[in-house]
Amino acid sequence: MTDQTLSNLLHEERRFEPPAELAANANVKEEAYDRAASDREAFWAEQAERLDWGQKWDRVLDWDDPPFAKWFVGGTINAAYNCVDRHVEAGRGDKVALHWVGEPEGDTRDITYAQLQDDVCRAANALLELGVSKGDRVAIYLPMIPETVVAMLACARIGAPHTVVFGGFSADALANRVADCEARVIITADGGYRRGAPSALKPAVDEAVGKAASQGQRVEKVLVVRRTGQEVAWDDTRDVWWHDVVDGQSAEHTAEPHDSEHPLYVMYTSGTTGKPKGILHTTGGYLVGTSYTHWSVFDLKPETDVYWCTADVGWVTGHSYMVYGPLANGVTQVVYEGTPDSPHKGRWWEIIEKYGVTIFYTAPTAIRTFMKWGSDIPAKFDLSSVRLLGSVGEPINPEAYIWYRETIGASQAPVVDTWWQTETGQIMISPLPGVTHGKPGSAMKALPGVGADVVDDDGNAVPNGSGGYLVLTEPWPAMLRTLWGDDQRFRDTYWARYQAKGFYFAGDGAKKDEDGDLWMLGRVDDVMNVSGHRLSTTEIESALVSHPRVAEAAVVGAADETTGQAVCAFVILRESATDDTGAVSEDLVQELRNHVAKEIGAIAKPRQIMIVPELPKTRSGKIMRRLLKDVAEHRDVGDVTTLADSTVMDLISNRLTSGQ
Ligand code: 6R9
Repeated sequence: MTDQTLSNLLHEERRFEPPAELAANANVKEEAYDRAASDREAFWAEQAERLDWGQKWDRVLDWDDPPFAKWFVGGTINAAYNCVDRHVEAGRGDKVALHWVGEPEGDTRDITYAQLQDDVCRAANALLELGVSKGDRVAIYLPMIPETVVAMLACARIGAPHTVVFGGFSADALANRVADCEARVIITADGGYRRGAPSALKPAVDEAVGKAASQGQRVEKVLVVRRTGQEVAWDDTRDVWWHDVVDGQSAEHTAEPHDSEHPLYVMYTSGTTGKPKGILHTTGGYLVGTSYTHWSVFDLKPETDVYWCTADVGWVTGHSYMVYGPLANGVTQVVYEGTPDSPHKGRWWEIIEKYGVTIFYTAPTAIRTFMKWGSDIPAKFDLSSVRLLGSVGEPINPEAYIWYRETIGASQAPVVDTWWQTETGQIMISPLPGVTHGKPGSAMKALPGVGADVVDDDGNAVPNGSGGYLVLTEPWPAMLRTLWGDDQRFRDTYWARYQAKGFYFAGDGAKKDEDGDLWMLGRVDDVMNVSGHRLSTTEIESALVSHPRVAEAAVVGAADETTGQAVCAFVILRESATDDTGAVSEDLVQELRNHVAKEIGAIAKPRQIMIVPELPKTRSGKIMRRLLKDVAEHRDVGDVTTLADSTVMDLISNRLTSGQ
């Protein structure tokens, strides 16, 4: 990347020291970096001691046949036992594991570790009775209800790898995943609550079962939780109610330790093209990686903290930092079923106030939405319990970081910007809140025990002040083991590019600042080439959002005869920036174009700025730039099935054709 394109974010000079008290009592101190670097395997072996093993491992890492790693070889461990039973056995059975908050007001359940143990054992017994054996895959298609956590842990307990499919995905998406991992059982619900209304799930399952059958996969049993009470079609030979087969089971079930490398789950993520990739995670290393990073990055004090990760369980963040990491660490956490604006736009802050949440973990897209709604909404609630804030999913632009820190964190709470992927399983690059000072917009550096670098096309490390490709240089415990059923695609996608060096290619652009700290620039496929200059979408988006009237921005490179690609920006304004009719003046569009030119340089000035009411996002909060590119290049909009709200593209098209 050229120096010019890197200069904008490098001009961000605000710095925040760790609060003194947090630093003094931090779980992890500076020395951990050196200790881990001097003997990485010994460091991870030490972290593995935080878990209860059936049999200890003989070898920490087997990397004899890269890129196929084995961690804690010869060890045996049960993930559900570690997440639940051992806390009960240690006398903490009465501690609340989940403060579950349903979307309808007043619909809440507090579930202790002892109750969770009973529920998981009953569900494990029910799965066995339904004919699920160790090694069988189970698909889970559920809303954010306690049974989802119970179902995942029940699968883990009996050694049946789960594949959780986000409840908003289509019947097609579900069918493809069920067929790919050959699941014979699906766990679902009649429906769930979203935006104040019940939304059905079971019809999509019925459809998916048919579609999977036509791909050669027979689904034998569908286990259905009654959540909304809505009418459902029923197949007596196949469908069973959760309350009929789970509730009456014995609450006794002995957890057998599984091999450390026993598959724990498959999580599908979309590639840019082709069928989704089934990321395989196994048991021992994954639990070590997630529990250590949850404890270190969030400076977790399990005795006193109340933790809340807003991610959906259908996303890897929901797996690693709502289920396995936090429960392995025995913390009390909030799980919320619904959307942030139901029934009012202060719902999240109301929940923080009610439960005294101390650690809060969410995504930049949510933060920017709250900025758009206005600071007066969170100001109505007592957020003084919050001591630490986390961000994940996308680069967090400095303006959102500052707003988050000031408005939610009372200008006190450190913000940890955590970079990782479905594939990495665990957080890889992040500040440590008691050690690292915060730079708004930077994920800072690789955690202890993790190797990361920014390299050029040949795999050579770039000097400080330059950009390139993010790579991971050493194997790590929670790393993906392969793509389900496709070792060759696993090699090709992640390892082929830097095979000679043995690096994992993350697919992200990044740069090192003058201190060597890392700034993430988004997927490399989001890098534009305008007149031979490489421009990062993140950087231009960040410049746009730094304008006081902009709430959110997405930038794409659209084909352009002259410049190769041209910068096209889609912008959501803050509510105060439109007049009563929603109209926006041409002057403002010019002002925004000039603002980008001033912030980054004339080369980055958008050819076109389109003011839109919403942006198309996936369920995990990532902007689907591919669709915006279709709009910018005047094509029919492609596949919208993975959008969180499939009507968004209609809203955008209508706004654009009506001339704004
Ligand atoms: C956990 C998760 C992975 C991709 C990743 C990168 C982007 C995630 C980020 C970030 C900048 C961060 N990403 N966290 N970019 N800063 N803190 O999001 O997993 O859904 O697999 O996405 O998300 O581009 O490559 P996943």
